[in-house]
Amino acid sequence: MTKRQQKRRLDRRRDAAGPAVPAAPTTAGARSRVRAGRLSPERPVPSHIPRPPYLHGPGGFVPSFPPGQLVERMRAAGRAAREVLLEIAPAVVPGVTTDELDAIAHEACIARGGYPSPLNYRGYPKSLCTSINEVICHGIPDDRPLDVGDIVNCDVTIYLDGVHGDHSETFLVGECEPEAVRLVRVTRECLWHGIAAVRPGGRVNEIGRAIQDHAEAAGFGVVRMFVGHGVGREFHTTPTIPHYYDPDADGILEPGVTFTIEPMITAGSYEVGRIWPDGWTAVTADASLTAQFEHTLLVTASGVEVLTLLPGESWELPLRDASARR
Ligand code: EYL
Ligand code: CO
Repeated sequence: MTKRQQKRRLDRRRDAAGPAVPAAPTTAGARSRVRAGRLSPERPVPSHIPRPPYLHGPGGFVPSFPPGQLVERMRAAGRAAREVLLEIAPAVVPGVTTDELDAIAHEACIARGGYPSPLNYRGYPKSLCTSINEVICHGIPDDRPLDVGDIVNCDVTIYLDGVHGDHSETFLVGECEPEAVRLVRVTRECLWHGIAAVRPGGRVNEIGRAIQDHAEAAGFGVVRMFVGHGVGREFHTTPTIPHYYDPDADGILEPGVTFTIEPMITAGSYEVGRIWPDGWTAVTADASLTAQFEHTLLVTASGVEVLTLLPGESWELPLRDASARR
């Protein structure tokens, strides 16, 4: 796709989202479906901020670093992603636009000497993903103000010192319906069940099994189409991490591997409906509510380290505890 084609798609997103019809109700009342709003102009990134490889044309120069520094750099990028999300969190209130949240993410990445990874990744126009209600993931920040009762996932990725840290949470906007509150709680638990299933030498599909068991016991669904991913020098690389039990995901988790777990859990159908004509926004097939949480993880010799937490929040899970949790 050319830059012009991408621009035309994004300019026309208001018509594309369709009429404001009620979405599937949760417990009380009916929500209106999320509609596309207007995008603000592209936010500039100062020239001293190093760009990720996909922003350079073919043959672009990306400085390398000793492989022995990878884990320390991933720790720093993970912590920075957490800090950026914690700057966004208090701003998630009724009336704020997702574009205002994007501005916070953008400035917070730059303030740390990092680049907001989503910006111009495969034509994505913003620095943050904001996914409201039935939007599963990759919602584009725009001029829509958040409404009381919305749930919104804010997904931050920062490229810092040559590596990416990827992290998201779903926030409740003011008081929400009980079923929305339960969905968000269970989705957070699903992420932690997935983390607790990580063992050095263990299989990738144990993660999805733990997540699916917990989600379905609560009466919720697990989105299949989007998965966790290896992350490091590249934004998205191997391994692929399904959030449901996939017998074919039988790869072994070796110490030193860095990847995300980012379950998308639905109150209704787990099928993805059409992707909006902006090419990004993914919604549930039945417009039911969906939530997501994400951490970047490191497989250690003894268990797993959650990289997208602050030092005070650090939570190293020894192998013994990991087994006890299952
Ligand atoms: C790229 C692939 C369809 C991902 C994330 C993969 C998009 C649509 C197929 C953000 C933005 C993952 O990992 C992510 N967030 O945590 N684009 C992404 N793609 C893609
Ligand atoms: Co991710």
